[in-house]
Amino acid sequence: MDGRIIKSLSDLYTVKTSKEIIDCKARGVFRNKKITPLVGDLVIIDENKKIITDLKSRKNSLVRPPLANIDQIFIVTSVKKPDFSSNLLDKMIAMLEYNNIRPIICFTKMDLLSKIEKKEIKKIIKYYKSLGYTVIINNELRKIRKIFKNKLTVFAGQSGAGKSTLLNRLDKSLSLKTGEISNALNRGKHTTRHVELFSLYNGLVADTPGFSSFDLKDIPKDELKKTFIEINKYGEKCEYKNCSHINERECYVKEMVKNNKILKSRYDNYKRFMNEGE
Ligand SMILES: Nc1nc2c(ncn2[C@@H]2O[C@H](COP(=O)(O)OP(=O)(O)O)[C@@H](O)[C@H]2O)c(=O)[nH]1
Ligand SMILES: [Mg+2]
Ligand SMILES: [Zn+2]
Repeated sequence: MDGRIIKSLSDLYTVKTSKEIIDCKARGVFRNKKITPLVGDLVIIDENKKIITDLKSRKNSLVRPPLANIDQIFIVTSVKKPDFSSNLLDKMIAMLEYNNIRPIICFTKMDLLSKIEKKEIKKIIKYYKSLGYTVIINNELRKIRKIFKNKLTVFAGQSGAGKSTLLNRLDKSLSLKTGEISNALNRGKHTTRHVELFSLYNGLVADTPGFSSFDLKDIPKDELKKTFIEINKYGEKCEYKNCSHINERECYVKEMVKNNKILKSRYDNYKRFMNEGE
């Protein structure tokens, strides 16, 4: 019978089928082949013996958090407490573009902004929308509810950004723990071992502690370059075919930055990632 792994705890896998939720062991053959089933994996199980007999090929997979077959990542981005970080957002987008996973950008804590700050953020929202990304504010619950159907969605973002708060608002029965974070101490702390999928509006969702451990250094530079979709597109008009858009004197991308067609912070992050990979 077909199913999907929604939870794993040491060697026990919880599999959701169209009929039931059932705890299974993986067949020895996986261990011999050095394949570890992942949460999100589509599997075939023998429901009587309670074993996973087969693993379907993956569309994609991530190491941290350990997940397979992700359809989209809901990037929860606070604009205050913690402050908006274009660096983190662009890093995440680059990573997702590279892995062919759709980013959905959700801004939180707009209520904490002054009028002037709000204007600034709205410009940023408009810019990311113009790139073709879905951008949502965390109070647009009606819009948010519609995005989960038949998808595996991962909630990601900095600790304290408001992931659990939003999930609780979407489904009161989740009662996820929320709270202020005490700052730097909590950063980089990961409890990725217990990634678990739960059902939400006809889809599956994972609440993860974030992706701060992923590394853009693992992405080859010519691939990384393509993950900035607008820079890549404008770059076609550069004089040099292999223009890096950094050191060349004549560069269409640089011109577009000057003319405010490319957001300055995007370009700065592009340069930073290309130079240092972070
Ligand atoms: N003012 C304001 N506070 C928020 C908002 N969303 C979440 N919070 C608060 O931010 C803190 C961290 O939220 P939490 O959901 O635990 O963040 P998580 O670490 O991403 O799961 C909590 O105290 C929430 O009450 C929002 O839209 N506005
Ligand atoms: Mg949380
Ligand atoms: Zn160029």
